[in-house]
This record gives sequence, structure tokens and C-alpha cells, in this order.
Amino acid sequence: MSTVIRGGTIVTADLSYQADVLIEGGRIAAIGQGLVGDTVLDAGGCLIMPGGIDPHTHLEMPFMGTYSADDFESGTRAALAGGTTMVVDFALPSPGQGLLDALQMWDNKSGRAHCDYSYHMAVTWWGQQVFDEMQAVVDRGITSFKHFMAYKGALMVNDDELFASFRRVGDLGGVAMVHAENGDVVAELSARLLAEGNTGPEAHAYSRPPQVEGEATNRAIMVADMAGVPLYVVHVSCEDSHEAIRRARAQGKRVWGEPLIQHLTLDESEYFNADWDHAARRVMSPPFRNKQHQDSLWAGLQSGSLSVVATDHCAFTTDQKRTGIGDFTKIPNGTGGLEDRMPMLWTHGVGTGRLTPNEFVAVTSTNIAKILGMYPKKGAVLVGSDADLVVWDPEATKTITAGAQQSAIDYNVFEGQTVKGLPRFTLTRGVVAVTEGKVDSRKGHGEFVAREPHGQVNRALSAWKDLTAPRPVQRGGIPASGV
Ligand code: DUC
Ligand code: ZN
Ligand code: ZN
Ligand code: ZN
Repeated sequence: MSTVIRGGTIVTADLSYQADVLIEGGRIAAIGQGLVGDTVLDAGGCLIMPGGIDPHTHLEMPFMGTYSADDFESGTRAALAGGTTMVVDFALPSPGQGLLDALQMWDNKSGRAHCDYSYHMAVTWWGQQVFDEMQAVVDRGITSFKHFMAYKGALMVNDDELFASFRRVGDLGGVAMVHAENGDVVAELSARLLAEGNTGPEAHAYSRPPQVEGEATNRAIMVADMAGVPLYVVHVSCEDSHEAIRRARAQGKRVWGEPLIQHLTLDESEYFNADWDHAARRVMSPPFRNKQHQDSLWAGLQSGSLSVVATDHCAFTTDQKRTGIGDFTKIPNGTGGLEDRMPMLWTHGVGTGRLTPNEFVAVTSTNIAKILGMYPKKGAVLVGSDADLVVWDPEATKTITAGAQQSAIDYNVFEGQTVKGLPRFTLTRGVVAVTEGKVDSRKGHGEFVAREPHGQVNRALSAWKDLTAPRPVQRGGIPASGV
């Protein structure tokens, strides 16, 4: 059985050109003119792009006393409906739990996935067991390790733990990731706001100002540089953290920043002059920011100082959110976005002239495939690549509404927004899973994607990169220059 996608324009991160795509055995078998196959998909007027990769999801995750409402089934169906053909979810050990134990828990959930997936491993505590098990995690093809600098008393790691873990990740050829917010300051501000009687969801935003993110991002960059490890900063929401990333990149450090589609398109007014449910449904960390911060994020995508657009999809129902009535610190943090990321970014990015179609492909798919060590299996339209493709109709429109979404929750933070640019077809390893909004995909079709560690080449440039090597010491104990 072979399939030909005919009559479209291939759009990659580098090029746009007219050609057909022949798919056999789930992979791209040929690209050229006049190709013939058993099944023909009409891509007339459409763009053929690598399927989206969302590198930041939390599916069926135990968090803040509950579980995120979308599991690997509804979550990956939502992904496919919006043109995303792969998700990377966070395997999250509870503090004290082994990494391999957590991995087993995630394996038990992910068998229901409709599209391919991989994991990042979260490091939520530090000890010999974690150090030891990291090797086995990398051997399984999981090469990215996430650290929470916030959620004090729960998931947060301190600087000594951060430094130790970063060094280990660097030695294993992996990528360190951070949720960069100063958890000590957030805890302090939250307690003070509550004590002053500010219990509503808007206080969540006041408890996490841009400075807590800027400080933690700077700190993580410096710690990563001393540890000699590449760093990926998730959910960059403001100029304060973007500025730190921009500076680090200009210094040659391997640092990448990931804004979310929510922060690019929704602002802090969602928390104010809104009813409790409306605001609480939008409580996430970091919170939405003002227009100046939004402009900074768009500028980062345009200039290349920010590399990837994700969702941090961590969806909770209104009932789950309401457990925080009377205490904003108990509102489960998280919003959805998996189904809407691609159409929203196309509409507000390409549709406004901020991004070219090629830049759109780079930030939704190709860049992250390279950063995470799975290119060109994913993120490419090349012979031999997986046929994870989206046939994109730039003229198709719809109005986003919760009633029509795949996600299991009862609302959508983009409710009422009209998007222009939608999948005509979404293909997962050559299988058509979505046709003009209709999802017809198979539970369990998704496969785990093992990833490759980076070599030395992708390590930070700091003179401190090899702290274990003997280094010449000048009189007075100061290391000689050039080490
Ligand atoms: N932020 C959220 O809003 N939800 C999940 C975890 C996180 O960091
Ligand atoms: Zn986070
Ligand atoms: Zn409302
Ligand atoms: Zn997250």
C-alpha cells in the first residue's frame, strides 16, 4: 500500500517548492513530479509540511492533588486534529521515587497514544539513585531532563541539586531543561497575598511577576554554563527571561527558549475584570503577561532568539479548577492548547506577516526535532523521514469552540477566536488520521521515539566545561586563563 500526496507545495524550514510526496511503509519513499501510488490525497491549494511536534505536554499527570484531564488518548487525538503528529510528555517522578519507576508509570499510560511520542525525564529530587538511573534513562532514548525551580516543597530542586544534575546531564550528552521561576520568592509572595485577603485567581498573576522568571532564567543559564550542559528554557513568557536567553545565545552558549502559543496570543487582562471561572481556567505558571512581553516573544521568534512554540498542555476541568475557590494557590495550574497551537500560530504569525511559512515550520517542528536529537526522522520532509505530515489549507477557517474540540475539558481558552489555516489532512507515519476536521485515528497507533544524545559539539562554551579535568593552577589558586 502506497499513498501519494499530489498537487501541493512542500514547505520545510528551508524551502518551498512544488512536488508530490510518495509514502510507503510509513515513511517518505520519494519526492518528485508525477509520482504514482495506490491512494491519492489531493493537496491542491495546500502546503505539505512536517507535522507539528509539541515538546511540552502533561498528559494524565498527577499534579496539585488531581490528575490533568487529558490522557494520551484524548491528548494525542487533539494533537492530530490540529496538525501535530508528535508530543513529548514529561515523565514525572514524585520526590523520592526512582526515575525508572516513573518511566514505567508513563509507559503504562502512553500505550493508548494515537500519534508518536517521547518523554522528557523530570528530576524532582537528587540522590545517588537518581544519578545512577540517569544512564539507563539515556540508554532508553530519553536525553532531556527537566528541573523545576518553582513549586517549593513539591517538585522544586535547589541550586546545589540543579548544579549536580546539570553536570550529570552534560556528561551523558543530554539537554538540561528548566521551569525557570524563583520558587522561594513565589512562595513568599503567595503567602503574603493570601494573608492580605487576596484569594482570587488574579492573585496568581501577582504572585509570579516577570522578575521571578527573569532571575531564575539567568541563574539557570549561569549554572548550565558552569556545568557545561546545553539548556532549554520551557515556557518563556516575558522579556525578562527572553533577554537572558538572547544574551546567552549571543555569547555562544547553547541555550534555547520556548514560548507558548497561549503567552503569544492571550494577555493578563484575562485575569482581571473576569468572572472567577474565566480567570481560574487561565491560571497557569507562568501566568499571562502584558502586551510588551507578548511583543518581545514575537520578536524572539522573528529574530531567532526564541526557537520553539509549544503548549505546556496541562488541562483541567472547571470542577477541578474550583477546588481553588477561596485560595488561589490551590487552583490546579495549567491550560490546554494542543489542538489549537498550529492554527493559532499560523493565524497570528503567518497571517499577520510576522512569520514566514518556513519559519512557522521551524518553530513548530524542525527546530525541536534537532534540539532533541530526532532529526530527520521527525521534523523533515525528506526521503526516509517518517511520513508525519500535515497537508495545510491556508484558506480554511473555523471558530474555536470547546463543544467541537477533542480535549476532555469543558472549555477552551481560545473560545470564539476565528482561525484561518487548518489541516486538510494529518498523517501519522503515513496513515491519514484527520480529514478536514474529522478525526479517524487508531488508539495505540503511536510509537515511542527513542532519541540520540548530543556529542561534545553541543555543549556549552564555558571555560568551566570540564570541572573534573585537572586544570593548571596559578600561584594564589586562580586557574590559568585558557582552561
Ligand atoms: N505550569 C503549569 O501551568 N502547569 C503544569 C506545570 C507548570 O509548570
Ligand atoms: Zn513548567
Ligand atoms: Zn468568562
Ligand atoms: Zn509544563
